[in-house]
Amino acid sequence: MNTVYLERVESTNLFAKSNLHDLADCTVVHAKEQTAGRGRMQRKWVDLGEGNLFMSFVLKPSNSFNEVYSNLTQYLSVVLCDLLDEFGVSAEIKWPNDVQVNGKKIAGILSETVMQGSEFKGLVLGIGVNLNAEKSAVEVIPDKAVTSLNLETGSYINLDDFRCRLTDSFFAGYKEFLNTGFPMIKEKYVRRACFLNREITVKVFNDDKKGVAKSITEKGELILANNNKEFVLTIGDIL
Ligand code: BT5
Repeated sequence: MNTVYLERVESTNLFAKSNLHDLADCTVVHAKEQTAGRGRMQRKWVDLGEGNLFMSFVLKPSNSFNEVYSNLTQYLSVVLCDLLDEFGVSAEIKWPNDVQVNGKKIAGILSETVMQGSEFKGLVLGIGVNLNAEKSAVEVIPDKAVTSLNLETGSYINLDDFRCRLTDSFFAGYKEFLNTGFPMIKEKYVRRACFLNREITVKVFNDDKKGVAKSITEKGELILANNNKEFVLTIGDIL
């Protein structure tokens, strides 16, 4: 595994994508400061100050895209939840891959596929985890209840230690996950899922779908039931 450390960068995902050609498979890019962090669908990831994690995995598993790559975000969310357990914090997953503690978002994961024409070049799997933040800083993030590991545990969190443990756990199961796919983590994922059997609304692009979150498929999709109809969702945001 190679590591690239940056003092300050717009976005570790953008850096990894722009330099993908020169970065070896399984490189980890991490930064002390991120000035224009990206979320999904053009949203932003806020840098809550020094001591927080901004990291991207550069992954080049093969020369062609495989469906299982889209489940890597869910794999990483489970790996993170297991690590948070070690800090005595019980984390939940809000489909597809928001990690929450006590109903507040503590981490965000963004996977981006890099293509050159029709050729698959690799994936950049980015993760931001709030480790050390002031209460006043998390409160200014719009539209979301947000928390940080130090606020949940009452103690300062060592960023390097946390990053190494997260990276090691990720790579410990990564190859097996590529071979096995979502079934490898399904049981753990479902145990963490805070939305199941509840009436929810899922925003899918500009469409709001309402229903009861019935289950998660073997491919990590969400089954939403409404009036005897079932929707299989592969993308969306639970509102
Ligand atoms: C995500 O998007 O949650 C994916 C965020 C991925 C960030 C990492 S950091 C390293 C790597 N480099 C990048 O540029 N990105 C990745 P989404 O589900 O769209 O959620 C974005 C929403 O989360 C925002 O609109 C805010 O409401 C909220 N948010 C922003 N910053 C946050 C923070 N620090 N903590 C918790 N929530 C935040």
